[in-house]
Parts: sequence; C-alpha cells; structure tokens
Amino acid sequence: LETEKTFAIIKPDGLLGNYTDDIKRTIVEYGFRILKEKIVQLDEGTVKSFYAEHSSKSFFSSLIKYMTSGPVLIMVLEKDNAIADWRALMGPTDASKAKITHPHSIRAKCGLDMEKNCVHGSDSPKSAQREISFFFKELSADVVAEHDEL
Ligand code: YYY
Ligand code: MG
Repeated sequence: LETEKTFAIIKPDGLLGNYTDDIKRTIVEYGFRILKEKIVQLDEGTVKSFYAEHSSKSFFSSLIKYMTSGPVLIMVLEKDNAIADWRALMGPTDASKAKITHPHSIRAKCGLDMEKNCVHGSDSPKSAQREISFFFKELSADVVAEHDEL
C-alpha cells in the first residue's frame, strides 16, 4: 500500500491551549494529508463507546470526564505508514515522561501528564479502520476496500 489512513484527535486541552495550528502545521510538515477534519463536542456515550477497550480500567471515568470537558478536533490523516508515523510523532502516552524521553514529540510539547496528553492516534490498522468509520461513516467503505488489498 502506498498510502494509509489513520485517525487523530486533538483533545480538549490541545484545543483550549491553542495548540491546534502548531499541531496541524507539524502534521503537514511531516507529509500527512488532512483528509477530513471536524470540531465536535463529544458526549459521555460516544467517548465510552470509542474507548470501550479501556472500560474496565481504573482511569476510565476520569478519561470520560476529560474527553467530554470541551470540544475536540477529529481528523483523518493520510500518508504512507500513517498509523505508525503519527504514533511516533505524538510520542509516548505519558506526556510528563515524553518531555524527558521524546522532547520533540507533540505530547511533550502540548501535553501535561498520563491523562491530559493532548492527542490521540490509532494504534493498528484494525483500530484505524474502526475509529475512522466510527466518526466518518462515509469513509468506511473506502477504508475496508484498502485493507481488503492487504
Ligand atoms: O493509545 P494511547 O492514547 O497512547 O494510550 P492508551 O493506553 O490507549 O490509553 C488511552 C488514553 O487513556 C490515554 O491517551 C490517556 C488515558 N490513560 C490514562 O488516563 N491513564 C492511564 N494509566 C492510561 C491511559
Ligand atoms: Mg490507545
């Protein structure tokens, strides 16, 4: 596959902290195409369903509260190796550790800690497909077709 799609979120602290323009500039500099973008206020049900894999974790209710605390920017990004490359550009989950180990990552620059880490990225082709069609239903057929070629 020459190109791959991934799903990204600029979380509430990213949007509130005015990091959006910087992050989008970085995304484009690194060769991603922003195929779709939309600012949305997520409700509790949507976040619970989106993060269902974490529903049994101790941080789940706090994560729901954080992700519904303000609007987010959701995006579909495209480039070759988009999934891994976006994860690398974001940096590790714990933004406070990222500041030491990955100082140039987006989470290091814009995030705060393990929870308030500014951005989301799909972690596999399967989750990218699920997350893109979760928020952008019109892209789901396209995404399925791409992965059918694998
Ligand atoms: O994919 P990524 O966002 O890097 O981490 P996940 O392990 O999938 O966790 C999703 C989300 O949950 C994370 O971005 C912040 C939050 N979280 C948390 O608040 N506390 C933890 N110990 C682990 C994750
Ligand atoms: Mg994850």
